[in-house]
Formats: sequence, structure tokens, C-alpha cells
Amino acid sequence: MRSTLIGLGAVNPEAPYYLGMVGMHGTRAANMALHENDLLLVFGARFDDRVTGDPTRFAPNSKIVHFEIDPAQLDRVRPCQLPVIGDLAVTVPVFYEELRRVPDFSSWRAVAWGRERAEPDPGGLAQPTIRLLDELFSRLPRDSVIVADVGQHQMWAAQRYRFASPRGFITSGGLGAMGFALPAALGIQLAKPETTVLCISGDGGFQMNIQELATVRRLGLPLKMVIIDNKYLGMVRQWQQLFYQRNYAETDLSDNPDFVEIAKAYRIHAQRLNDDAMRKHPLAAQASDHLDRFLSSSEPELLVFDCHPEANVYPMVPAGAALSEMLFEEE
Ligand SMILES: Cc1ncc(C[n+]2csc(CCOP(=O)(O)OP(=O)(O)O)c2C)c(N)n1
Repeated sequence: MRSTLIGLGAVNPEAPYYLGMVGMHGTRAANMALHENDLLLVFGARFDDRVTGDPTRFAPNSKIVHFEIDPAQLDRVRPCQLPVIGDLAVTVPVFYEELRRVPDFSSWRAVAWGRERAEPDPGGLAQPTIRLLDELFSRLPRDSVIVADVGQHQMWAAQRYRFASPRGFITSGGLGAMGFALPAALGIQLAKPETTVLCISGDGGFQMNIQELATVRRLGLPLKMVIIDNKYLGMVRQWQQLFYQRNYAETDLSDNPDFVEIAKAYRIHAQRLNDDAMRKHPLAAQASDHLDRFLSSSEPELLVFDCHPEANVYPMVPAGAALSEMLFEEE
């Protein structure tokens, strides 16, 4: 089992045979299994290019059964051998008995499960940020909603997300509209006042709808906001680094405003956390208290986290490559 970005939460990550997220920043295990399998059951996914990589080399040996409610999605990117049109709530139970009769494939499972599912590499520049996300997620009630904006922080959050909570991970997937997270998160918090809503943005995307801090304050929403501040339009900078000889054109945000001061101007409590705080094992008591207080406050809170400016998201399938051609930190 694997999940797309938008599907996160629909499958319990602790379920047997769950291999993680697929696609451009998916796990090695999920992508390799997709590349090598000979039968693929697709439930309500649309073969987005961030999932398939080069569509002509996507799952090259696989027959596809496509469970889908929207007939327009069928055969759009990759022809399927068997379309099953309808609401999954209806079609899956009908097929369930049939699906249970799939022949024994335990040897294939052993191969698929033998691969790394816990990327990214713990030694990399992104490690403190990943640690922050792990520490925050481990403190959250299981019914929390995590809202991610668009960019590197979105992919790190998706990679570390470990909840079985449908619609528990909300992000702008298809369009990838920066600035989505803050207004979406405040809408969710308004609809679910008792739920912990954690909004994760980059320093670029947060500034696209930063004025919504006024709405957060006006409505007194207990929203928890995190800015992963790498002082770049990080995802674009990553492509510039890896594929355009470090030509960092128009991605430098080193002249960012002081987000803590901005939040204070909106009368929202804010704090900055240095990435050194996330390097210590176990976490220093002070940093741990910070995170506990941040999440348990009944007021809106902003946490600005200093991320290494050149931290990258790995694994990465370069645009136009096949899923098996992932790049890793060491390469
Ligand atoms: C409105 C909009 N403009 C441009 C883009 C293209 N884009 C995708 S990710 C990204 C950089 C995001 O930077 P930041 O918000 O700082 O997040 P980071 O990648 O550093 O985590 C850009 C410019 C987009 N997705 N949406």
C-alpha cells in the first residue's frame, strides 16, 4: 500500500504493508514498488505528474485497475486495463471478496518491504527541521489537522506525517498555490474550534496571505502557525541548485521581515526557535517546554523556525525521470 500526497491519512501508516508516500518526494520503498509491480490497484488517484514522473516509464510492467468516481480521469495519463467507476464506498466492498483472492505474493512483499521507508537521511542539512516536525507531530492529538503550504516544508511535513486521519493533512496538491495554508487553516479552525490545527508554511508562502493574521486575531482562533524560515523560496532554490548550477535567481529572501515582530504587531504571541535546539538528543528541556507551551496555548501562536538555507528535500525524482531514478542526499 502506498499513498499520494492528497491521500495521506486515508491509509493507516501503521497498517501492514504500508510503504509511504509515492512520487517526486516519495519514499524509496513506495516508488520502487510502484516501478516494479505487475498489478496496480489505484483508488481515486489521477496519475498526476508529481506521482508518475515520466508517464511513459511509469509502472512499466503493470496492469492497472482504476477505481475512480470521475470518468474523465480514466485513461488520461496511462490507460488502465480495468476501470471501476463509482463511489469507493460502493465499489470497494463489491470487489473486496475478489481482492482477497489475489494469489500469494509474499516473496514480492518481502522485496518491497526490504527497502527504506524512513527517508530522508538523518544526517542531512534538513535534519533539524525534520526533527522539529517529528517533535511537533508526536505531541499532537491524533485527530489534529495539519495544513501545509507549498514548497519544501510541505514535502517534509508530508514525509513525516504519521496519522491515520482522513482529511487530517490538508494541502494544495494539484494547483500548488502558495499562500493557501494560512487562510485554509483558519477556516478549518473556525469549523473545528476544539481541534488542534497546525499550519506549516514557508517564509515565502506565509507572506502571500500574511494579512490573515488580522483575521486570526480578530476571531481569537487558537491556531498554531509554524514558519519554516530558510530565507529562500526553498523549493525553487533546490531546483536551481541541483539542475541550474546554483543560479539562485529571484529566490533569495534574506531580507525577510522579522516575522516575530510582525506577529506582535497583530497582537499574536510569537517566538523564534534556532535549529541548534533540534540537534540535541534527547531534546533539551527548554526546547521541549517551548513546544509543549506552543501547542497547549489557548491563544493563536506563531513559531518561526530557522531552517538551514540549503537544506533539500530527498529523495527526489527529477522532473521527467522515472520513479526508479531517485536522487538521494549523498549523490
Ligand atoms: C502562488 C505561487 N507562486 C509560485 C509558485 C511556485 N513555487 C512552488 S514552491 C515555491 C517556493 C516556496 O517557498 P517558501 O514558501 O519559502 O517555502 P519553502 O519551499 O522554502 O519551504 C514556489 C515559488 C507556487 N507554487 N505558487
